[in-house]
Amino acid sequence: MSFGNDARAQVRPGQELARVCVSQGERARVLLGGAELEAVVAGALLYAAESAAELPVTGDWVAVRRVDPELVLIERVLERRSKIARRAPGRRGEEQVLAANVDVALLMAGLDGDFNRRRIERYLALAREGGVTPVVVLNKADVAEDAGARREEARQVARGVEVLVVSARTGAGCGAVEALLAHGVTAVLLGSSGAGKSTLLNRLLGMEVQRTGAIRESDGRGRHTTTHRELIELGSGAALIDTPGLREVQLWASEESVAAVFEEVAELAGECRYRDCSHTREPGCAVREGVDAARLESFQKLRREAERLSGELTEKQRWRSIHKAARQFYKLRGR
Ligand SMILES: Nc1nc2c(ncn2[C@@H]2O[C@H](COP(=O)(O)OP(=O)(O)O)[C@@H](O)[C@H]2O)c(=O)[nH]1
Ligand SMILES: [Mg+2]
Ligand SMILES: [Zn+2]
Repeated sequence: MSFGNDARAQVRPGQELARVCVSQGERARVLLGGAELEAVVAGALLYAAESAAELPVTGDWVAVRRVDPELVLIERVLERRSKIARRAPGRRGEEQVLAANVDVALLMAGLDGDFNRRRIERYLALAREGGVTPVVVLNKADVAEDAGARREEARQVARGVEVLVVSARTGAGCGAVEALLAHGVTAVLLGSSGAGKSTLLNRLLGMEVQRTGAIRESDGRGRHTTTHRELIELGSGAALIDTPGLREVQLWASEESVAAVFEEVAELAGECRYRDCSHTREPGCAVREGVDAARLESFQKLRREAERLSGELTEKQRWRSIHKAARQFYKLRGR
């Protein structure tokens, strides 16, 4: 695992640079000098955090201070250079960062009926938003009858994105995944529960570290039944982040990120008869003509979700400034 010089510059005397391998709100475990240590978030950091998204998550580089040989205090979360985040379930305008400082997102789907184009589009939007390179990994090739057709479908929805067909069970095709995981690269495994994320991780590691199969995992809110690690270092010097299967992947992306995933829509829109065509019922719509109906529907849905999210964020920002102004007012009056 490596980090830039700017990361080092953010570390103060008495602090050391560590990487979070699993987080649970105010507690975490970090990798530091080859060891895995218990960590707690410093009170000042907790107090200053405006939202849960500012607390350490798996993949974060953190400035820590040693409290005793087994325990460190996390004093600072270094600026994230990329991330995969979703909208926190049931919370307005609240971000939940699933993994920080990630280069590659392996979007996994099982070829045993789990493959879903709409889910891939959603993940692509998250990756785009977070500055992460997506790669689609279609798993369970050993039991798939239609791997070729599924690969074609994936290529259609994930334009310009690498699509790999593998079997984590037999190892077929896994070399192509391995090739992505060079020294210093951090990758995250994303996909539904049962897609084979943990099986692939174990294969890449050549060891059974991650439990697979029937184990019920948390939904990513930090409630882990087992105290498993999420970030694992591979022999190559890459880091791989396993995530629990998410039941819900609510969008955390701007309208621009969504539009980028559906770039053919923007390309065709130039040919619509009306400049402000909404591609719903206008005559002479090149988009409705040229884009598959289900894909277009998916685009409209994600765009609405992004719009709603940006509305929520604006509202939040407004309340933040109102609270700030109120604090300043009382401070002045108190003099
Ligand atoms: N046939 C087949 N089964 C697989 C493959 N990869 C994983 N599985 C099985 O799928 C189930 C779920 O795998 P797991 O790695 O726990 O999925 P996760 O929830 O994404 O971590 C387990 O029973 C695995 O043995 C594969 O390539 N082929
Ligand atoms: Mg798993
Ligand atoms: Zn149109």
